[in-house]
Amino acid sequence: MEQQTITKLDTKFGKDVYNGLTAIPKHLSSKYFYDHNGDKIFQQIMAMPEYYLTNSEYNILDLNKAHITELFTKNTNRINLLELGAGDGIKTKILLEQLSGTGIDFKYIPIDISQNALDQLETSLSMEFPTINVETKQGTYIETLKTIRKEGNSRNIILFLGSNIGNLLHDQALQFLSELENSMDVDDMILLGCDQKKNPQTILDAYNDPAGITETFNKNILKRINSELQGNFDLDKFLHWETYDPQTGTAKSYLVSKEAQEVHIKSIELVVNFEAWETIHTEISQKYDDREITNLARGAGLKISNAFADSNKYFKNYILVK
Ligand code: AVI
Repeated sequence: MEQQTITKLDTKFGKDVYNGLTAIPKHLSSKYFYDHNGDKIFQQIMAMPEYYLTNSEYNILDLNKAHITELFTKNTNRINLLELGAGDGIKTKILLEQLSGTGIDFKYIPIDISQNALDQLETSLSMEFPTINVETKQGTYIETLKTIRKEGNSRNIILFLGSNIGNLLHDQALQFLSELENSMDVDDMILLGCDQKKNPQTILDAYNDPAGITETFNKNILKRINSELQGNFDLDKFLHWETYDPQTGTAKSYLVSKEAQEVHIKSIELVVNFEAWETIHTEISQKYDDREITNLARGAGLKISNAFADSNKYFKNYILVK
């Protein structure tokens, strides 16, 4: 008999959904939260009072912008600011404004998988900072980084803000930092934003808002499966559930099936059976302390040269060098 091809299994999304929902226990990757709708929900999350991460990092950069840009520009007269996953760039604009004032020759290179996000950022930058040299690059982080050639003796500074590193498992974070290290010359730097261990309740509140915005964000992955893979998930039959382990610093998001149910995902020819209260693990948001970042950096061949915290010590920005 001729083998039928399931075309959607040819896409990474289809394949990952198939593998994640046939695994025990079930899981889906948080990277799939971010389509056009997910990007908009994440903007709302960043504006929530409970989601302290964005404000904390904004305050760190604003308070320390002179010191940070002095470190960026020390012993060089030309820099490239390469930002991995720039989003709306609100925090980065603090550094761009400060750098503009120094008169140093610099180029801002935001890298993002979403061309739409890059186009929006480029438009807002051209209005707010018309004289800044901006070159957007669409693609995955490491692959795109490898394509960037340095001009003359410029220094590359890699910005990885927003605790995006926290969405990687430990081994993935180590591998990712090692690949960044591999792309760096001795004089280059990383500015890394990391959420810190703190009162567990503060962390749980940030991922469990009463308005249900985080719940909608978490369920956006099911919405995407419905629209892109012809699924029939009933979103009301799932709970958003957050846990935080203060020992490991790991916050985890789940979708919990409220009842036994069968879900069909037509494009990948999959029938998924859920027991009542069975889970789909969707996201990890790792919280760190200095010791863990020191070890992570060391494992990747890097070291911390400077660390900046907000007044609550909720969040830290580390400068990592070779
Ligand atoms: C993008 N990332 C760092 C966010 C976080 O805090 O893990 C995503 C997020 N998930 C729920 N709320 C925000």
